[in-house]
Amino acid sequence: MSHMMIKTDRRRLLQMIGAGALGSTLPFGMMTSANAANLRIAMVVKNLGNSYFDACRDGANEAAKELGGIEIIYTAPTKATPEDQIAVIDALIAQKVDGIMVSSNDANALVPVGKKAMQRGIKVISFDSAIAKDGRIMHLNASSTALIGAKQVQMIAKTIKGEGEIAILSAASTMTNQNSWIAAMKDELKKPEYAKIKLVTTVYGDDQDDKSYREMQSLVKAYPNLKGVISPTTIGIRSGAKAIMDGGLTGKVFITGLGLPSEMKDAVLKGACDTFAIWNPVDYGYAATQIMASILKGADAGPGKMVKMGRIGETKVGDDGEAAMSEPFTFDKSNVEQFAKIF
Ligand code: RAM
Repeated sequence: MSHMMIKTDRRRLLQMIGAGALGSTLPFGMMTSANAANLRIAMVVKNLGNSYFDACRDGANEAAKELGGIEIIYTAPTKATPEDQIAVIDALIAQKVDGIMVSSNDANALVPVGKKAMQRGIKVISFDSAIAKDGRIMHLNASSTALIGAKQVQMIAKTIKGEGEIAILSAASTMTNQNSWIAAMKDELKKPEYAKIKLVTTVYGDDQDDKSYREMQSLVKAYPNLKGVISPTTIGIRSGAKAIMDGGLTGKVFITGLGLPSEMKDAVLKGACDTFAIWNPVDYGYAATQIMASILKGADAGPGKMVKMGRIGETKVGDDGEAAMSEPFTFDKSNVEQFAKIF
């Protein structure tokens, strides 16, 4: 993916601020009524109460409005567990929805329910966190996994000036996306420029604020020399940053990872986080919905095919049945406030 793409995306984001993009992200239920819709597409996310996914929902509603005749059903379990997510999907199968887009809490555990839905004629794709190959038609990654992993290591290395102990504060241990990013981080850490950085441990906050906060507190107790934490989850990074600030550790321990500008603004301005990254989650929900809509209209999203993502452009499905949307953006003091207005 080229530098040009990042520039174009950034320009478009800036245009969105000017064009009042916030006004176009109406809450679910205000877009299309169930009766008027021809197609019902469910967006099943990891858990409720996660603003990252709420932004994905806003993008899904935007695509539904643009395309017309589509109702988005946004749903998730309260806790990010595979069992609860399977129950949610089973209920959607019983409701005979047309399509299901899932951010999975466990790649393999969701395969049987994905297969069951597809056997009944329901189209299933995953986005954000993949269902393993047999349980869906295709998976849309936010960006290249290697790039997302490497970027997070690069950010912490820059902040701690290439030296010291670091830890990872992840979501749940079963989550496909976090696990593949962690594997990519470990690969990046093998490079000689990180020889003085030591990854001491990986802990799991399960994408719950209170557990992530406590895991961060335990980390700094267990590793008094800890300098940096990478949290590849918007829940982990916001809770970890809060624990740093509440614990009087600002300037001693730094957190980076994947966060929302709206939730990380304070931590960046106060110095608990130097820099962090994320893609545009509104675009992500929009892109997944565009792909689902074209599959429902007969498009082939199999390996080797190009799939259309509306205003985002097109992407190619790889041999593994996975495609990527775009590149992540990086945020720091210079732009966090501006982007906090969008997501
Ligand atoms: C959390 C979720 C989600 C992930 C983002 C970065 O909101 O774990 O799956 O993609 O963080």
